[in-house]
Amino acid sequence: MQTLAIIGAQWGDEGKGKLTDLLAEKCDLVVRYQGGHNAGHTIWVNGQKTVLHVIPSGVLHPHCLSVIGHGVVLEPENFLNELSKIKGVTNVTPDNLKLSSTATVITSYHKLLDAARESQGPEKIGTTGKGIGPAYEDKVSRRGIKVKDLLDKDTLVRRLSTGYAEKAILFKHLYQIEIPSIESEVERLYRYGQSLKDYVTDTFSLIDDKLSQGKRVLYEGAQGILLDIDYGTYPYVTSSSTAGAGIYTGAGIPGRKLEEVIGVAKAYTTRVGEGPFPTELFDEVGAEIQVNGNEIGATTGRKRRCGWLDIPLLRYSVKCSQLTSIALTKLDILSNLKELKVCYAYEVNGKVVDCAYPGINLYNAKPLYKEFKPFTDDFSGGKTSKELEDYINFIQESLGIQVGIYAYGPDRNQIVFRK
Ligand code: 2SA
Ligand code: GDP
Ligand code: MG
Repeated sequence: MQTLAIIGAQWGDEGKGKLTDLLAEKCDLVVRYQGGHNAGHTIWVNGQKTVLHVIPSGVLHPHCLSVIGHGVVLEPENFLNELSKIKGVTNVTPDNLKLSSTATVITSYHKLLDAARESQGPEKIGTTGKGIGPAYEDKVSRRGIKVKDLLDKDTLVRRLSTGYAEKAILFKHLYQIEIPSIESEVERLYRYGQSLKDYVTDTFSLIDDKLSQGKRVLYEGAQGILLDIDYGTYPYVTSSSTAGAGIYTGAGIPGRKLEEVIGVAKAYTTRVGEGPFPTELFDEVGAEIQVNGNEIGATTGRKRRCGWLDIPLLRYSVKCSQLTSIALTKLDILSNLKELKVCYAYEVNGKVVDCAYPGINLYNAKPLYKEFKPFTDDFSGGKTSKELEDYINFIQESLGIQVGIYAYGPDRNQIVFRK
């Protein structure tokens, strides 16, 4: 197997970082292809916690080349801070970390615009406030700043001037905010450009070379399929292609295709930010899952909303990204609950629907639950109870693909390979 993807199968935070870190050991490259520092990917090794935002989660393996592809939006200040933090943990140099020269830059204006819009009340999405959406908007409207533009002041002036007047007027009249001048933003971005220039390269040709040398590439998704700009629960989505298709546009697999696509799913469901959530729990069981699962945003510190596992949503994710197997995480959090349920279908306008196709209004979907006998496993000694096996097998059979991996704790080693 030469190409593998790890993608969130729900609304993010499924444990992609943990799984990527583990599987990176046997890979040569780990590639991020979308999103930015809105992501928070947590890795625990020997009691030490590392949270990565834009740097790929293979970085703890010195042999692994970390690649930030052109589909990523990069906030240079945050990138440099993350870099200096991770350098205290592992050896990161321009030889083992590469940043695409054509990744799009998040500027001060993007952050301000994200914050201003989110303060406007009922229309809010519940973004991370990192400027992700506005940066992708500028990319699509062909006004984006590319990482390579940071390396030349004249280019920066030219690129930043495109659309500046429009932004300045919008901020002043709609939000009563004076935005930083082009001059000050050029100085700021150029300074960061000088600090990151040694990492900048053409990552597409790098991946092309490595694949032709037979190297193994792991593509690491951020957020989850249900937050995809096209496949997700629009408008409550992020602004990038989080589904498998984003790999082809955001980094590339020259000469190859994806051989294995692991969808990471929590044994329950969480969501952070606004938007529909059919199985959301508002009772003490939901609160227990939130507390025991430590369901707090790894980037913003927001509480995550919690609910039962939702099979119709997962069935949809399997179809959207051609998932080949599931990695089921956080089973330990469900152990010893007083009740255990899985939503196997919805009732929508009197009809039973088993896949959350986009034509379905999720606000109108009444979850139909199968109740399980709660399991009480402590996961020691590699043994599993019949109740736990029943739970996993039900998910596997419902989705028609194998639960090849399950996890029962945050540490790198708290994981079982079933195939
Ligand atoms: P944005 O900032 O424009 O991408 O927000 C749009 C929606 O996407 C959601 N989103 C996320 N959902 C889960 N996890 C994410 N990363 C952090 C984490 C989240 C945090 O790892 O915990 O710390 O709050 C992430 N990033 C974006 C977001 O909540 C909006 O619903
Ligand atoms: P990611 O964005 O998909 O990488 O996930 P996050 O790091 O945002 O959130 C997942 C959280 O669950 C992190 O705090 C992980 O350390 C933790 N985690 C991952 N797998 C497990 C597991 O099997 N059990 C428990 N208890 N925690 C886990
Ligand atoms: Mg996360």
